Amino acid sequence: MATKRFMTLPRHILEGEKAHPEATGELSSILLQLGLAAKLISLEVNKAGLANIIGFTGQENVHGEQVKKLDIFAHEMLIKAMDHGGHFCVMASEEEEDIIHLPPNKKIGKYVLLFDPLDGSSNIDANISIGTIFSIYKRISTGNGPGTLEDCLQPGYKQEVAGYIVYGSSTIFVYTTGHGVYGFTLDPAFGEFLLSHDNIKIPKNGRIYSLNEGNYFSWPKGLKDYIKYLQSNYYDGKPYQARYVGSMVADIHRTLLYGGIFIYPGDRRNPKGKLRLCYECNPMAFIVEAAGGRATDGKQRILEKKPEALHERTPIYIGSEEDVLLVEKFLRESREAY
Ligand code: P6P
Repeated sequence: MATKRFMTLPRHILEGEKAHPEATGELSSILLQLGLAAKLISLEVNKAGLANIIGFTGQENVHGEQVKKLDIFAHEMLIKAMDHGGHFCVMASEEEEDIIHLPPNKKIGKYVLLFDPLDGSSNIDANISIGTIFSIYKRISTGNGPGTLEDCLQPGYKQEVAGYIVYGSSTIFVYTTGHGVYGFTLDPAFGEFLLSHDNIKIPKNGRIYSLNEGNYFSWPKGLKDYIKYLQSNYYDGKPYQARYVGSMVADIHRTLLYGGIFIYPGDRRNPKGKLRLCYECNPMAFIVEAAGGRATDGKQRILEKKPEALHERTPIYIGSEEDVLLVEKFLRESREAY
């Protein structure tokens, strides 16, 4: 392994490939392309405040939310970066209602790419961290033709690769193939991602809880009891601290590094919560589990849920193993739905 000081993302990917003789190099090529797309999106995100890119396009995405130009830029950038390598048979994006087929003249591959091009984008104008989330599967449909919706609706445990890029004070690329979680920080001086978080392990428990307390009165009773318990002198006389950015990638990245729990629950008004199973919760659960954490919907492991629709939502309780186990206990014992 190269000296850690100059372990770049491409070198780490290629050395990882060498460590697996059966590797075909396809996933390496995909990850390298994603790294390139990440740099280009980071450039746009970081100059958004200056360019006339800020502001609404006046278009709406499939969820009826106003789409800011950066969302579209990131969505199109990822498709352009990924649609010509011959690796994919189908893609799906938070920004498109239906699955995305490759252009007719492009070679079709055996992988499936799901992504949220710019999560947390409502925070763009306030210069709050936002992120890209990606998830890669092998196709399950037979033949060599275009992939299908079923290829995109696989349970999360079947992911080959999952990762995110957080555009904050630094741009950090985090990925896992299920064996170790690695973080790379973009050095703008020479435009390369350098290994900065080697083999991330999430603490077994943390001191931070993260959820939108504005929804308190809609929460299930068990969740209300749990949060009150954390706010009491739970740990050696010190309550947990509340931290909530309102940008999933930023909140999960902090939870991964510092420990604790991130929650977007189902509640009386939205029983399935807000976050999307296929391209937000599944990749994040794959990453957090690979780092030794836990991710459930309050009852069931996120990675074992069978998606029924591309944009379906799920409640999520994700983070340090002991913290997630404890909230599950409170939810189970309360029995009351909401
Ligand atoms: P709320 C951002 O809009 C997002 O999709 C996630 O990034 C974030 O975790 C969540 O919604 C925040 O939702 O309801 O707390 O504003």
